[in-house]
Amino acid sequence: MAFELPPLPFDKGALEPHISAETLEYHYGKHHQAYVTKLNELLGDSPDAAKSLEDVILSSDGAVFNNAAQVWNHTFYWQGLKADVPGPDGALAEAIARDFGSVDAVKQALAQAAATQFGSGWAWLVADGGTLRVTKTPNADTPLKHGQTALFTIDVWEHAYYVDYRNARPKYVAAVLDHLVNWEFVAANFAAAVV
Ligand code: MN3
Repeated sequence: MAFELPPLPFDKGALEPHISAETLEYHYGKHHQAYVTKLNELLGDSPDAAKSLEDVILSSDGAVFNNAAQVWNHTFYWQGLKADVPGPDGALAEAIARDFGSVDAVKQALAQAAATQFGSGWAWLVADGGTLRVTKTPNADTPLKHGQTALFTIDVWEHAYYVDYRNARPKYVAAVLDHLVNWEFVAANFAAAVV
């Protein structure tokens, strides 16, 4: 059974003015779709085509891994974006205070990771054992491959921001961190990771 492009969890205009509908037309409609299409081409009717996406990621390398991980990373990225969600609170807020000191500090760590990822990649908030950490990965690499649980990510490939911010990656990252973090999604991932 072929992998399919999951629907976006919001209307294409829902993230404006921070991420435009035009960006989503390309980023979701072209780039994310292309990873799905390429993954299906690569898997064909091999036994791997019957695996879950996560199992493909864990058991592959090379082009199959790159496309499978990019399918997963983008689906996860969209779920983490929502305008003006308050938070965090509760157990997530306590863990952030314990491991970073404050919400501002975790945002600064994510901004730093995003700014210093050389070339294409991703900045992540992950649960690693019992600890929250900020990491960055190049290209398609993904926390699942490192035994970590992803809680939130920012895509820092140029296609994520060039339409709206041209070369100003830090402005895009600041807009995401200030306006678009879906703390409800982060909290749900955190709750699932710590049980
Ligand atoms: Mn992307």
